[in-house]
Amino acid sequence: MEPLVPKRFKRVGDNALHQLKIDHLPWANGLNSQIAPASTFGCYSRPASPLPIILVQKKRRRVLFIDDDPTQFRLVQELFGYFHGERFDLDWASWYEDGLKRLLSGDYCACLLDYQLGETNGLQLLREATAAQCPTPVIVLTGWATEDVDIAALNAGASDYLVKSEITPHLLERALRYTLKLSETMEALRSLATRDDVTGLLNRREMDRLLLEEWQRAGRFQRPFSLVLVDLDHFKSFNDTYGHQVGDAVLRHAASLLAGQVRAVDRVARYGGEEFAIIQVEATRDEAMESARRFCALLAEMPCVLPDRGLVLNVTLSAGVAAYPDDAATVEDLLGATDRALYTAKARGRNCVVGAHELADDPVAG
Ligand code: GH3
Ligand code: MG
Ligand code: MG
Repeated sequence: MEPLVPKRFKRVGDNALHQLKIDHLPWANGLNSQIAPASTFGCYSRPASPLPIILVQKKRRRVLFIDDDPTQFRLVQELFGYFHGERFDLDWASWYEDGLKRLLSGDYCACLLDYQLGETNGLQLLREATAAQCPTPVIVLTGWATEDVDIAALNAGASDYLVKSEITPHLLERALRYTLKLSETMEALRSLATRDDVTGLLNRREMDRLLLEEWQRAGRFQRPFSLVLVDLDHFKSFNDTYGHQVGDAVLRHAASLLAGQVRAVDRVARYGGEEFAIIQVEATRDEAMESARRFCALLAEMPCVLPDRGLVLNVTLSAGVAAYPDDAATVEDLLGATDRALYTAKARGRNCVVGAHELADDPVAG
């Protein structure tokens, strides 16, 4: 018999997207955010059902409070108890390093930060978080209502500031609500600016920015990293035979496969029409060659299945690989070397991987 399900639970079926690293595919976020480990929320399933049914309870969002004064924490905690709308869990960090670490953890939907943090300055902490591209919105709490403090807080990256003596439950709740809404809007804009809308992967502009950033990081710490450029083979024939919608589905199929195969620290982008770029952090050329061969073999093994159209499409890719520091002295050289390796893979007959180190001996590339 089917178990009774409390109203606050939603039912969702298992989904293959659960396996993907969804930070690479934001279009999967809506689905994945509803899927939680059974151990967290309890798992109820009918014995006859082939799919486990997972019940998800909406978790309270967490707000971080950074202040060295325990009395202030208790006061704010009490104010939270009077909220009429969404309820939040409030966590407390009482010192600079702990506050910064937790703020950068991504575990919080918002942060309340004291302007004066013991001997140190809350704004300095905020500047550090902003420099680290922390997306969590921060509301600064101050003892003084002056324009200087207001402007200094906004310049440091605060989304709002409140004067402690004026705070009421209503004012705090409204400030949090506005800050969270603004942060969602900013996130949507960030996504529009950095993501490709067909596949949900990073777009070329963001990839170029990250590539330069990784180049500089690798240079500073003397660490390797690799770049893989992937191009789908004879992709135009999918468009020509079945139309652009099927072509788009093939792109998403390849994007899912690549995103699901890389580590969380790696970056995957749609770099052009049917081209993808992958930054493999801390990977030597040999390691990146191995990964690229795996992408190549897996895609060849996993056809793009479109049941609505009754299609099972075999898709293959060619890839070029180059590594820092072995194959290039500048970012442009690295891109050029990877591109030439990819071109050579095409010339060798497609559905294969070529490393930049092979080019010197290759008559086609030479
Ligand atoms: P090769 O094996 O040499 O790479 O051949 P190919 O057919 O994959 O390469 P070609 O450069 O000839 O064709 C790429 C095609 O990709 C042409 C273009 O119309 C198509 N394309 C580019 N962007 C998109 C897109 O967003 N959606 C779809 N469906 N097609 C696209
Ligand atoms: Mg192609
Ligand atoms: Mg191409």
